[in-house]
This record gives sequence, structure tokens and C-alpha cells, in this order.
Amino acid sequence: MMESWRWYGPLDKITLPEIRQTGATGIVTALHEIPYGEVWEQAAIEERRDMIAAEGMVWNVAESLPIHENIKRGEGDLEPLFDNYRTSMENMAAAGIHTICYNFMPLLDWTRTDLQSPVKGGGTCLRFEAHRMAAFEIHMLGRDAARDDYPADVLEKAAEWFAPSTKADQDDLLKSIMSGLPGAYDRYDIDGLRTALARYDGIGRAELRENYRRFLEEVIPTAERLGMRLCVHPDDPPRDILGLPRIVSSEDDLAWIMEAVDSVANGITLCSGSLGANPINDVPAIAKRFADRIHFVHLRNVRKDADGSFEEAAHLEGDTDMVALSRVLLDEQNRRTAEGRADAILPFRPDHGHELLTDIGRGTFPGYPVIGRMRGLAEIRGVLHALSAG
Ligand code: DNO
Repeated sequence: MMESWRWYGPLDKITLPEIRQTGATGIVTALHEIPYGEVWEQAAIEERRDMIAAEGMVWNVAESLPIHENIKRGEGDLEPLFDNYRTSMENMAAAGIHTICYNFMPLLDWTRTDLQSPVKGGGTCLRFEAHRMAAFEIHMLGRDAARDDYPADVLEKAAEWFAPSTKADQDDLLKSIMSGLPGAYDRYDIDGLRTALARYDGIGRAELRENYRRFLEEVIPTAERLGMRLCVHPDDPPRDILGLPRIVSSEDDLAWIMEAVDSVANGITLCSGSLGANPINDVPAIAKRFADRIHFVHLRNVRKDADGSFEEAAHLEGDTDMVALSRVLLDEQNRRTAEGRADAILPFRPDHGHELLTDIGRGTFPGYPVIGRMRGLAEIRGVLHALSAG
């Protein structure tokens, strides 16, 4: 598998020469400065690609080419947005980049309530605490319907957290919840979020699925023609949030997507951390079932609590059997290699990492410090080497 590393471009405090020292050779990045829905021009793509090549690495995956909210809501004249998406794909293909990761989460990308939760032994991790999310939804946002989404004990703890909370505590929680959107994005305050949520009124699971199907029908034929692979990233956390439907959370969801447009170009980003946060998901089994449609892999682990909370564990700890998962991925790679396929080698990146040692205080993007991810990469590298030799 090709060791890769997410880099946020010139916005990132971690430099390309530093990344080179981790041993990764693939760079996963995006033109984060371009607003959602606008075209990625070929010159800008090539400039970024060449910047990476000059440091001896290769831009192997675009993560993400984001989907405009109007497409997710199925609102307004979508033709120009689909055209722009296809044009960006053409420009990426012309620059030699053939794998595109995206997500179909309404409004928010990954969501955590705590960006610096202490880890035993030192360092910090990202955490999703059910009662803090409930406190945010019910007491800060005033979304009363959220009471139906949480068990009684979580609701009680939410009220207990909120009652003595200060404005600073609440601002901190809002900031954590809004942190999942790197690059060009909309961050909301409470009023802004209420307005943005209202625009999703009337959009349930079925409607969102139909909007997603339309997107796939619009772009997958272009991907096929260009020899590109689109790969959807699962929802994180893999459950409805803020009353918004989530449709990329489970094995059944993935099966629906794969059938909606049955093409190798319509693929999956196998994110073990996102899928692993849903107790009904058996991640190695899901990887096995959809192996021929996996085009990109995020490896990380989570440790779940009974109340729906979870935190990011070290890469080989936590609830997902990373060795079993690696075995499935290597088997798929071997199968493709035997077929002589150009896309046999799967790009993967260590996803998220704890903030450790000199990461602390460096101010890198939440979840994306250098030492914590390098630790994860090194551990996974060991597993892959051992399994490949065995
Ligand atoms: C979190 C990431 C996600 C991912 C997007 C893909 O760290 O894995 O933000 O990049 O959802 O579109």
C-alpha cells in the first residue's frame, strides 16, 4: 500500500520536507483555498502538484473535491455546479491525479466535542462526548427535538454540564464542533447554524439519497471516461446529527451507494475510524464486502463507550482489529496486482493522531499533528510489512 500523508497545502504548519522524513511518499491534499462549487483551474492544480514533486513526493489523492451544499439540498439550478465539478475532474485528470475523495455529509464534516482530551500517559486526542453534543443541541441551539435522539442518562448529564457552564465553556464547545472543516468553509455561530439547519427542513433520508443519486449520475460517467476513481468518505460520526440525515454511515448505506451507480469509478474511501465509531459496523467485514470498490484508505482507531461517546485511540489500539483489516486490504491489492491493474496499489494515510511531544502547542490542524500521525504511520507500516512477509 502506498504510504501517504494529508497536507493542507501552504496553510499547513507542517512542511513538505518534514513530511518527507516520515517516510510517506504520497501527498493527499486539496486546493483548500478555493470556495466550494468553484472550478479548480488546471494551472493551480499543476502548481501544487509541482510543489509536491519538487520535494520528492507525489500528489496521489485529492481530498476533498467538496460538493456544494445546493447539490446536497437539491436546491436551485444545479447544472453549473455539476459542470464545475466535472471541469475540476477533467483538470485533475490532465494533471495526472485520478483519485478523488469527497463526502456527502450535510452541512458539517467530522464533528467532535473535545479537541484536546487527555490521553493516559500524556498527550491529547479528539473526543466525541454524547452529553456535550446533547447539551449543544438542546441547551445552546434550542433544538428541542434532539431530546428524542439521546437516552435519558445522557440528557441528564447534558443538563448538568450546561447549568454551571460559562460563556467561555460554551464558546469552546461551539468551536470544537465547528472545527471539522479545513480550508475554504463556512463556520457558523449559533444563529448562523440555526439558519443553515433551517435550509435542510424537509430533507430527510430519502430526499438526501435522491440528491446523492443525482450527483453520482451526473459525475460518474465523466470519471469513467477519464479513468478516475471517486471515493466517498463515510460520515463522522456515523449517525444523524443536529437532526440532519446521514446516509453514508453503515454497511447498508454503502451497499445502496454502490448499487445506485454500479461502476468501479463509484468507490469508497475506507475510513476505519469513521465506520468504526458505529457499533453495528464490523470494519474488516465491510472492507471485505466492498473490497473491489475501495480506492483510498484512512487508517485510525476509536474506542467506543456505551452511551455513544467515543475517542480516538492509538492506531493499533481501540475497537477495530487493524491487523485483520490490513489483511483484507493486502488481499485485495494482491488480487488487483494479479490482474495487472493500474490501480492495484492502494493509497492509505494514517488518519488523525494524538498530539504528542513537540506536537503540543504547535497549533497544527486538530487531529493532524506530525508526531502523533508519524507514530500511527510507523505502527501501521510494521503491520503491513509483517503481513506482507508472512
Ligand atoms: C477528517 C477527514 C474528513 C475527510 C472528508 C472527506 O479528518 O477524514 O474531513 O477529509 O470528509 O471529504
